[in-house]
Amino acid sequence: QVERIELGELVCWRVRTSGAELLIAQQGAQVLSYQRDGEAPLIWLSEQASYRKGQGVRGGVPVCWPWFGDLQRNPAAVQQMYRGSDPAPAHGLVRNLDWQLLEVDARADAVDLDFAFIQPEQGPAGWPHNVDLRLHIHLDQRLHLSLSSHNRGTQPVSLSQALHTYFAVSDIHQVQVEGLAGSHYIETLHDWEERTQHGDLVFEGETDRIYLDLPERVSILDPAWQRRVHLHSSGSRSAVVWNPWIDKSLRLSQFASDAWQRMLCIETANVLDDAVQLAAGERKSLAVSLWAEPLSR
Ligand code: TA6
Repeated sequence: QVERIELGELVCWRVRTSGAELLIAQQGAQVLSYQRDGEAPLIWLSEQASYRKGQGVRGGVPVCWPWFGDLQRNPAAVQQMYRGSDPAPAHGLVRNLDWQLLEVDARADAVDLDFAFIQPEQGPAGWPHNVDLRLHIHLDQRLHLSLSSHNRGTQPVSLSQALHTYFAVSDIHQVQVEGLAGSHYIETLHDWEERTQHGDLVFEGETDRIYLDLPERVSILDPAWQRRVHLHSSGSRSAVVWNPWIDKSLRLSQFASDAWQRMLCIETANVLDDAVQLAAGERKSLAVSLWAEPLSR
């Protein structure tokens, strides 16, 4: 059901239920792969992935916390909160650090795993002290991820975050994302202009957009694999849609030159106006459920 394995330098957990296999790295509590028996994988993992301590693994579901992306591109309250962080890496502080596996509850057709990030007492400057971070993973017919932050301190905490999910697709030229129509988005590749999405999103080049005011469900229509992959989120109204396309791919680590054709990131997030403020004692969760449905014949 749940087996501890080592990949390179990393401790990983292989989870099997009656119909699916899930692989998670303890470092960063990073889901690495998820596949249901007899189906194409839902989550993409680079063929060039390397498993090194302190280094992100390319693919899966990196946890971006306590800020998303470039700290300097975050709301002032988030920048202010972590201004002391040195270094201040892209996507925050915890995706390359060790988490703890607190609890496993494995049944034949469902598994629950609870990962916790226990902050170092003498964490580097800028840590959001007294915030408990948990990733709860529930696998049944779907994969459910819930990232919860509990402010155990006496001061309010601001943060931005994302579950940076890399989806496997048959061919980026052929898929489209449904459910975005009418939403506003920030076009980070054109001076962070705010625009409105008309119709479904198709991919014709590098795409790196922050969608705002999203509905709970968006889907990836993948005709070649005869399926729709659904994302149902809660605690989030924003998501980042990213494909590096050709040129940016060449600048990415652990990324084969043609890999851009087979992956698509839709990152369930709390960013920009959707960033999180935790009052003293408050707990909030960012959650997403992922599953695929065959296209009706
Ligand atoms: O989520 C989109 C993004 O911010 C892209 O701009 C790209 O930087 C991607 O994340 C991957 O970032 P990483 O630090 O994991 O290589």
